[in-house]
Amino acid sequence: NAPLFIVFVVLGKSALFSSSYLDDDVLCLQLSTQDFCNSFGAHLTSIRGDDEYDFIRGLVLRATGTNTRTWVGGTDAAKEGYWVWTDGSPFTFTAWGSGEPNNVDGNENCMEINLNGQDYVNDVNCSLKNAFICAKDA
Ligand SMILES: [Ca+2]
Ligand SMILES: [Ca+2]
Repeated sequence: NAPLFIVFVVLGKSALFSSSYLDDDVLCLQLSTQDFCNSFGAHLTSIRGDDEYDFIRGLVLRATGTNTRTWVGGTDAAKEGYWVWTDGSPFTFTAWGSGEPNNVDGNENCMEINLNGQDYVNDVNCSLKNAFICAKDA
């Protein structure tokens, strides 16, 4: 079954994948994008192939009017360099931007698309604020 995608054009949410935020009383009051998706029985979307990547970029373009930087569900927060999808599907994605993922400052553990409005997938600091897409299997 094709996944159901939900685009949230509520811009400006940090991914906050890191479990450490649970130790922070202040940040604990914020809803991480992943938790937000989970509240719908969904996850930040995975990208299961080129067609789905193109589809997701098209959704963002239609929803926001431009190629907005957007979180997807890839993370290597648990083990550096070992990328997983938060929905548990196999991570076969390879179409990163040139030189990515580069883990700048040892602190880029979340995955975004559309860096600089381009066809460019990047690892970036999870505290950045982006749009995001939830998806659930129909
Ligand atoms: Ca990393
Ligand atoms: Ca990067």
